[in-house]
Amino acid sequence: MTESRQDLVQRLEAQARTLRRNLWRALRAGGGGHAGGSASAADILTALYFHRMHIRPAEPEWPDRDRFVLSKGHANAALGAVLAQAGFIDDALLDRFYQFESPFGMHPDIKVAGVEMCTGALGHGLAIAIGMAFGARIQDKQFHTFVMLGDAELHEGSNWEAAMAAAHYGLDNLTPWPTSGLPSAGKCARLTATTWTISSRPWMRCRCARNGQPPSLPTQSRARA
Ligand SMILES: Cc1ncc(C[n+]2csc(CCOP(=O)(O)OP(=O)(O)O)c2C)c(N)n1
Repeated sequence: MTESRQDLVQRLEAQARTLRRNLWRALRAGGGGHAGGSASAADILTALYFHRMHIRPAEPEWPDRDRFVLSKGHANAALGAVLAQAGFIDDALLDRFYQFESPFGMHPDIKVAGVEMCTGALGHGLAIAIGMAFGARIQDKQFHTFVMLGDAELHEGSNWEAAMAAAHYGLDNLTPWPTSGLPSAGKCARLTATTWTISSRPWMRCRCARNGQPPSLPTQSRARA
């Protein structure tokens, strides 16, 4: 039986509540961490892992799985929580967040099942995800790559170089999700590979045409106007 839209939304809302409880549990176990950045990731992670992505938690290396890269790696408490909830890792690992010899630390580590890439130094995830999307194209595979970025992270110039490359090569098998700066708001913008429109905030609005023309980045003074 197909799930109605109303049932889908109710299920995802309940799963997002569980995710939030679990990420707080991890942060408490670790004695701290990036609470805001983790909380703002919760809704998107829920939608991806419990609705959108094709994954097999019992087979984390399944070659055709969709890929997820947490470019804003400081939100790892949220990633660990969703991986536990989806069944990639033992739920007990949440209680070892940021503890001595635990693979579940402040930033994602590929030692943890389901983690695609070690991240945390901001500004690298989009380029890495582009490599994965290229990998799919070269291997003639259908998997999709998602990458989550922080809005402040978008100040790293490497993101814009990566965005231009993605637009130039027309990578339509890649979806970046910048989260808003408001913790728990769950707001996000959508960048699409065809237009690469970024609109998480009015001052970040810019377009990069598919022909690879550089985007005209707004200046800080315009930002405050
Ligand atoms: C290259 C680099 N510089 C600085 C940091 C330190 N740092 C960690 S989180 C953060 C703020 C990130 O803000 P944002 O991208 O908006 O993410 P949010 O926490 O709001 O989700 C910074 C500067 C880092 N991890 N990497």
